[in-house]
Amino acid sequence: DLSPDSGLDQYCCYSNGDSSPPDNDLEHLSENICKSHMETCQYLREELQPSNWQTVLQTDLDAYQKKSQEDMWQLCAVKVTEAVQYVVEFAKRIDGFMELCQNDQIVLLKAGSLEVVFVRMCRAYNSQNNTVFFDSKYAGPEVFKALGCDDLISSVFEFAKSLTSLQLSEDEIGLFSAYVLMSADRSWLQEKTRVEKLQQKIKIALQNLLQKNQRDEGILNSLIWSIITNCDLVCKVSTVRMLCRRHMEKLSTFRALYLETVHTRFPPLYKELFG
Ligand code: HC3
Repeated sequence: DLSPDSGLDQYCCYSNGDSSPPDNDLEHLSENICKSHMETCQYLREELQPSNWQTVLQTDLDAYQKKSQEDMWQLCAVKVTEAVQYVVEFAKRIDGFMELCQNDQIVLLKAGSLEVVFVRMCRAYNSQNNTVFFDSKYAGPEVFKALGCDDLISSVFEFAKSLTSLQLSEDEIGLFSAYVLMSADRSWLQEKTRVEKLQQKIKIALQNLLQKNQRDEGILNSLIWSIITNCDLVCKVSTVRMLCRRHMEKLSTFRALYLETVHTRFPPLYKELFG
């Protein structure tokens, strides 16, 4: 829960005009996470400006839709794996992650890397025409028709749309991604308390930033705004988990039908994470 309720209030921002960092440790972690996010985000915001890119043309759309289900799954598995590789690099650069035992690093990445891909998708999403940057063009949900999972695709696009509407800054997206990744409630963690402490610090850093970046004029409005935003982000955590559960269901149905394709044509990292 991201609401301002934690016992770690020594980390919180106070509106008393004191601009000195409340805690160096927390400042460092926050800087480290934001820097790591920028270094590993796959595409810079400037590169993602929709004006720089075409949307998928009718001929491309036909070509995607005519692909066999297996070919389209393979293409998407490759793209998802590329995006996941950047998330793995992001995790490795977060202070404290590499100090966790290997079991816990794997548990966190297996459970959280796709969740972070879905969070990062809001950066590559154009809400003007409901398209996402995919395969060097902006693509709408219809591009993914051959996958045969329209319901999952429309939920993923819906999620991107609602996260985009929060207009989070790059630093906020970075801290939120780290918060999602360092979830202390994953099954099979061996050093749960260590992960919990790290996640708590990230949560406070995110809260501080949300408060600092108040969007509205007036103290009361901005206070309300930050509370709403925190609640919205809590909601996003459960939505992104639901998307990943549904993704796993789709994958197991597909694998039951095309075991050989998954075995021979899907990237090893994809199989390791979701297999
Ligand atoms: C559409 C997509 C999820 C989002 C992926 C994004 C846009 C995420 C942000 C990255 O910076 C860039 C990026 C690359 C690939 C995009 C994915 C391609 C397919 C995936 C769908 C949800 C389909 C899931 C694929 C499956 C079922 C094979 O695992």
